[in-house]
Amino acid sequence: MTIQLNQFLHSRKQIIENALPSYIEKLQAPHSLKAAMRYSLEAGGKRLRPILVLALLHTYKQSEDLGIATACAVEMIHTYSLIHDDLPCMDDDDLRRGKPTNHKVFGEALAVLAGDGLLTQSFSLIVNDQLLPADKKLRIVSELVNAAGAEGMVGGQVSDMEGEVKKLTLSELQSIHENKTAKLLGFSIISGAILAGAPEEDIDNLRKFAYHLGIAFQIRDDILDIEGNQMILGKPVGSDTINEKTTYPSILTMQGAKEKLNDHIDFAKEILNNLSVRSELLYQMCDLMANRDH
Ligand code: GRG
Repeated sequence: MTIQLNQFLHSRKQIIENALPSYIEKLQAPHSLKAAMRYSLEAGGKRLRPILVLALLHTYKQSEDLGIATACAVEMIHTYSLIHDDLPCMDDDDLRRGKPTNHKVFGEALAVLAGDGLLTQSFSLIVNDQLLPADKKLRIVSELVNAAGAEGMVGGQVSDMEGEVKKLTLSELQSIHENKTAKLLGFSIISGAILAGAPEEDIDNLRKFAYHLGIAFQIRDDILDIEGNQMILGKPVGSDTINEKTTYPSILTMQGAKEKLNDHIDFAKEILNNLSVRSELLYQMCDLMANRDH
């Protein structure tokens, strides 16, 4: 039986949002730190990364319980990156997910530490997951390090920062977004497939799928910064233009960026045809990435 995308998104978002606070509450840590960590974790967001972990388990007809801890771990890493990205020393943003940014509420020092806490704690969720065998934990932790660390999101953020002062080529921009955005989304897909016991050939294909989906996600982000609605996005629009950032629309024009987005979505969908399982849900998630309004 196929599940409707909206029903899947809604129900799994709920599961993740119920689970996330429990990982913070049980920590023996200062109340202020736990409050700052919970504030951003509970500030909303689409929960796409954790939902992707569960979507892979669903696709391979495995229990989604196997993915809850890993799904929460990736959301913690994503949330830490947003807290740090919003700091005055980085993007200096006041609003995130429709609410004042972490440092606006808790001050800069606690915001940095809340991010550090979420980053470090995320690994403990995977390592202490009673449902997973040791070899899978190790493989997933290694994937997470590659996706989120210096060779992934953190490195991508540095290249992005350094690229702000010059005009980038399309391939430089592509490489920044592969590291900064696509690899963490890719982690969700790959970890879900590992947890589900997917064949290695599928995992190779899913890595390519994740690349195209991640770049498509970022192109949509660039488009929304121009055409999006601030109320729906929960953050100001137009910042890329004000900061003269190189984006897909700035290099390719808006029409060209939309075509590029569709190309990546088409590539992603084509790859799905090579999997050993039917994957309607992943097809539908491609369309979600292409058309999302926040
Ligand atoms: C500070 C190490 C460090 C990294 C920051 C994620 C990131 C890297 C920066 C955020 C700025 C940005 C616009 C990134 C590109 C796209 C992106 C990751 C958007 C936010 O993700 P969504 O749309 O957010 O999934 P929600 O709020 O729905 O979770």
